[in-house]
Amino acid sequence: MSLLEKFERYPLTYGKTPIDHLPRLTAALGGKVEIYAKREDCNSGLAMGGNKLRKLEYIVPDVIASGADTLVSIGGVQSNHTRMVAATAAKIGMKCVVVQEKWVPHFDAVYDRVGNILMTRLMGADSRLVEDGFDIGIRESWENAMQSVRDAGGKPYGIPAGASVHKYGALGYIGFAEEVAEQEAELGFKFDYIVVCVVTGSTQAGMIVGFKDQGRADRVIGIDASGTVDQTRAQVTDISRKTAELVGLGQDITEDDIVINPDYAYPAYGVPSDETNDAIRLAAQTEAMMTDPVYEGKSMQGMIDLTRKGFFPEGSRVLYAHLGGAPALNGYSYYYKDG
Ligand code: 5PA
Repeated sequence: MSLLEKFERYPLTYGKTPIDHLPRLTAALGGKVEIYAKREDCNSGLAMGGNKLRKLEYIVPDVIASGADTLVSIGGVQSNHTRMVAATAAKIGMKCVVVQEKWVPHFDAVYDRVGNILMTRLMGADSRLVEDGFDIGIRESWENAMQSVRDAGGKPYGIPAGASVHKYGALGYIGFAEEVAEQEAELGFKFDYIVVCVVTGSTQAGMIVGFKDQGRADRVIGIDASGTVDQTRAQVTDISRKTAELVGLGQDITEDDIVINPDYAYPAYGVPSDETNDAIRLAAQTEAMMTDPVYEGKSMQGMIDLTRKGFFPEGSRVLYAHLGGAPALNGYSYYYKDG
């Protein structure tokens, strides 16, 4: 039985996301571990989709019930999350204010003009650029944006960074875990590991709760891209425990259930290392699979490095959760001018 039965879901995605086998990437990594990807990046027709829509599907019913008229959220200048909140607002006919902070020390002439922020603006959101630096917590700038909507006579509904610290924020990725189990039954085999990028935490937290129900939470390997791993780990712990309680999991989430590798977030959140860029190139050149320098490039780098180091036993099947994010590539064009 699904842990999600009692929760209302407002559909924003196409449904089950495909699982692709990646034979050329598998071969490039030595062929001893089979690599697959679950394509959360192809989950919707709304503004190029991505992981936030699975989360927002369980938040929108609460938005509608609240009687709000404006979604308010927060992220960096090239936030995928704020793009997805803007898309959701457009789709359900609401206004949207998004605060975009200077989370990334990256200076590209068009960084605040292209990719995610371009689409956010096109969808009619009021995108407000502020100077504050990176922090996954609740911010004053977000509170100020909420107040500005009230001052103008509107009714805001606040969605925190990455939709993570929201009581329903992790439900969507419980759905992911249940979907993987269904797809494994169709495929006739099980995945040994799931690799996922983690920053604000509710994606991995939802997976932990969903896979805990299947007895394998510790097979979810979080690859930190925040560079502030203690805060991210604390947030994943808190969200997974609260979500387990909310859905009536009937088991405690232990420290061993939460696996987060901090080794690939360098040099900083939002800044790719040479190894990140090599990972992005390898996925692109073997499988035409686009990953970005902020999130998925780092989890790709982690999966590649862990595979090469022999972390996954020979014969393992590894499922890379591709959470989206490719629009940000446009803000980093200089790195890739020669491919
Ligand atoms: C993001 C997040 P969590 O924040 O749920 O841990 O997910 C990490 C993640 N991959 C992984 C992609 C493509 C992401 O966009 N993005 C944030 C954003 O503002 O876009 C919340 C940080």
